[in-house]
Amino acid sequence: MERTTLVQHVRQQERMNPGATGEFTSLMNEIMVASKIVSLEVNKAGIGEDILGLTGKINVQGEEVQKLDEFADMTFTKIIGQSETVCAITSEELEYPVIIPPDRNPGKYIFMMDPLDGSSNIDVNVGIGTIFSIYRKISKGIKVTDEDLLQRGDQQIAAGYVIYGSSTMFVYTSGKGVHGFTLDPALGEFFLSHPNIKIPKQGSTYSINEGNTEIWCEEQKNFIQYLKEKDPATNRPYRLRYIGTLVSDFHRTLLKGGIFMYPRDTTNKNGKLRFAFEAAPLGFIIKDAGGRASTGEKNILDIVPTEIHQRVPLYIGSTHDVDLAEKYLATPSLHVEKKPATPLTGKEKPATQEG
Ligand code: AHM
Ligand code: MG
Repeated sequence: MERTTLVQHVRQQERMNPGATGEFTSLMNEIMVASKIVSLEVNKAGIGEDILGLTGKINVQGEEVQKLDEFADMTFTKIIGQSETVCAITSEELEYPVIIPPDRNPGKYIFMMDPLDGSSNIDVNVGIGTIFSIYRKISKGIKVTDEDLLQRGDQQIAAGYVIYGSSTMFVYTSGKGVHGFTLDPALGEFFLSHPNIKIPKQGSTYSINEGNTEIWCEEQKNFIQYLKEKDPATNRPYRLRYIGTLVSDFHRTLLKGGIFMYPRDTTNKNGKLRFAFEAAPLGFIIKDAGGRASTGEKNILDIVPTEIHQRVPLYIGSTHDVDLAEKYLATPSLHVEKKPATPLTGKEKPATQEG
């Protein structure tokens, strides 16, 4: 059976671009190499060298840095930094951008990444991932400026993610469809397994950290209440699935439909997720797959960030579901009838276990 490798696929796509120089294909190739190294390290975490646990450092986000976070950040930064395809790299783990000096042949692209998303799941063998985004340098001259580093979301050239899960998958779009590749561990090669992914217009799953209910606004609470009510005509109740790794929650949402949310709350005024490293790249991917990404008020891809580490509320997934979330957030009067809970008497039948 003939199988398409990731490199062949990227090259085929670049050929459709008149005037392409091959620099984009080289960059994608380097991203793939770095992701294979990280995948290998994630797979052997827990055996041999001690790679699990904390480094003892705190990153720019105020979060504890895991050893694998640091490993992934260093691997991507080093390999992409030496590729002669980028002039700057920004990372969720690094306070300041890495600027490639003129004597090291900087390329025309800007690379942004969350090198290891889902840090809280590293030590417990639950899927984690890398998210990346590519922009073109737009300012004149050799200096990299804020104009280059703070571009509108829809200026992305390409975006993608890698999931280190039950298998390692590489999913990307350069604006010509979202394509997924699965790593064949025996050959060490990514093969096309999910061509032209499209998200269903409506799903039946919602994904959110519901432990935060008390710190949400009433409109957000109403929306979740609505999704939980029984009404087969509108596909309800929705199922709840929450892994706590954005890449994994997003991947499920992309393939099956539904909505992932990380709203603003009283402690995180702008939500938790970062625009450049999480919301914008996944927003670029979902759009090409026929879905939507919103802050709850406006399209994620319409945002021009003012800081590299800016956070945004995120509602992402099936068009119908994101539209509905926006409607609920904008309408305080969309109140849901809450049935009063039946008080427990203490004489309830204990649940039986089946199967
Ligand atoms: P990270 O990039 O440091 O791992 O943090 C982002 C993660 C996302 O992967 C996930 O969606 C979210 O944080 C989970 O947050 P919470 O634990 O508040 O539910
Ligand atoms: Mg993350």
